[in-house]
Amino acid sequence: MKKMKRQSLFVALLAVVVSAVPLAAAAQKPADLRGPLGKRPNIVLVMTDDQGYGDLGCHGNELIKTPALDRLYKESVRLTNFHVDPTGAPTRAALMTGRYSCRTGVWHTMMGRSLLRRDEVTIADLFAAAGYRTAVFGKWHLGDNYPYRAMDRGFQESLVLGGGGIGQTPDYWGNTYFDPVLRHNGKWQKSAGYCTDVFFDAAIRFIEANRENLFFVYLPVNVPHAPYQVAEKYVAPYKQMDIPDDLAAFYGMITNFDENLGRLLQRLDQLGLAHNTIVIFLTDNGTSGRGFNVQMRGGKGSAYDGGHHVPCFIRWPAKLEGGFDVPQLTAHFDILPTLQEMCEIPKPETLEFDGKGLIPLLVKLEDWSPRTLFVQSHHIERPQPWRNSAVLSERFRVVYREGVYSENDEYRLIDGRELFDMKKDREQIFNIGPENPKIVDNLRFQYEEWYKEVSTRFDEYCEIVLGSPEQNPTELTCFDWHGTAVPWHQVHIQSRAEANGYWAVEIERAGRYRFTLRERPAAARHPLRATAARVKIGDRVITQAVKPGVTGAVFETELQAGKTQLQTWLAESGGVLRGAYFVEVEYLGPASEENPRPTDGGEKPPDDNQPQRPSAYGPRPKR
Ligand SMILES: [Ca+2]
Repeated sequence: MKKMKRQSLFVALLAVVVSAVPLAAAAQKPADLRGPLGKRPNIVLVMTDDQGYGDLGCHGNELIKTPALDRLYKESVRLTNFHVDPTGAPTRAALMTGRYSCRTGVWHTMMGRSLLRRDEVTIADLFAAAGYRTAVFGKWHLGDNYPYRAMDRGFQESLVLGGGGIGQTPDYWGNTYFDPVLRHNGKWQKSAGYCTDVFFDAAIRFIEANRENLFFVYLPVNVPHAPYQVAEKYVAPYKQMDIPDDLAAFYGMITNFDENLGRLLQRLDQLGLAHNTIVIFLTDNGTSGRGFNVQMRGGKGSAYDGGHHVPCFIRWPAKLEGGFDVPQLTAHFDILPTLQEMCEIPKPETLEFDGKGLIPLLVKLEDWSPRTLFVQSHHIERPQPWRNSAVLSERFRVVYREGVYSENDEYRLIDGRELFDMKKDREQIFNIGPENPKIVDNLRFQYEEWYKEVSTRFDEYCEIVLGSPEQNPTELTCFDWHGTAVPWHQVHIQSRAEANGYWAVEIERAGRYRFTLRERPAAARHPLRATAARVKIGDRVITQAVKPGVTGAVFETELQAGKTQLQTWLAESGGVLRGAYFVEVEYLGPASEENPRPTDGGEKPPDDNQPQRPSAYGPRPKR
């Protein structure tokens, strides 16, 4: 219901503006990229995870083998000064919305700050509304529960892993890169094969099935992100070059990806679709490998260029000449406005992009005004100005490694304010700030204006919705806890991290709810060691004893609709307290006289509260 409402509202918005938008800027050349097309192009948007600018053969890496990327490089327009966020979820948010990531609620990779705010319109919303078939295969990392799942955000087909990678807390328990269990349109489904092969197979099948339609395929693979797992045949050639094991495996994962990319490009050729399909390749942040980095300083997570300056290739044989570089500053959030113009996708008037359409650069027009861009790596509950930030002009970078508040709440810059001239100092070694205070002040002023504008909603939560017909029950995981220490990986769960946090939630329907607190997902049948359990939702606190051997502590209560916070505790003898890492919340039905509100945890235990014999639980789940 809710989704239908949301979509029809969106379509209504489109109807208002559809006649006003498409050709507003078409007066200038080249009209044929924006003008009415015989058939709109298809889109294949491919993004790797943690591959840096130097982890490609065509960028001068003499060790790595990437023949398909090298081919795509030759055939594409290359954005050689292209920037993303220094970590993945923020980059994904910007790519999906054409807007600064922190503006959309995403400034971390977890802690409820990797959830893309509900009122953001995604690239898939726009393309689906314009008649495209939309699909995502790989790592979504913008929310695992309604209303944040890819399937809630315009993707008609989705095959995705959980959280930010295989083996992370929201991913299927015990998953590895081989034969992973993945969420297919919201339901866990066993796959066969290496994860990257599985995602490309699914993408190719989708393209084959929709060859007569328009399609938008988003293929954000989860490699070469750690852990470095790939078949030995991809790693061995690098080991033979005396490359350290970790880097050899990292390169091996990229070579496997490259083989898959080659397969996809070949299939587009065979289907006769390559000519009018826009293929875009980019990566989601700087390298996490320790290999060749094209003389850039820093890697993943850094405010130096090595953290956010990544490759981006755009190929469209029907309209773009290809084979040349665009050296102007460009960014992830330019991709949506560019595709929107290329494909004549209507856009609601109220939707404002931070990015700009890149068509003038892609066809070598002079019509381009230099911009200042802002990169920030917040990674905390609420962003702080200047913290791990960079201000980018065409020539200069101002980098702040840390921003520090003074006690009277006026921030001041203590360390790490540096200015680099990228024309002379690509490696960002020589801080020329002290000799150039005017340049620093100018860029600093622009940053402050930008921060004021993007920070207006930093105090808001992105609540996970409970009790919606779109998803019931909801499986909350501690990945989305607000707090300071989040067990974001299954190894933290296995080591039973002593941590707690709260979920920002919205009760969609008033009524009776059941909460089941667990240490591991239900399928793992893992017995609780706690002797007592507590749930706090809003101002209601319920405590009860836990029977020995049960896999979940079960509570039932009545709730009013609205936004609130949920926190849980599992207490063990000896005083150890943890939050329940996994909590299943189920809407049971409307409140009634026959179901009086319980005053404590004394209700009859449901089936799940019956003692279970602990099962040996190996790393690979059997289904
Ligand atoms: Ca990444």
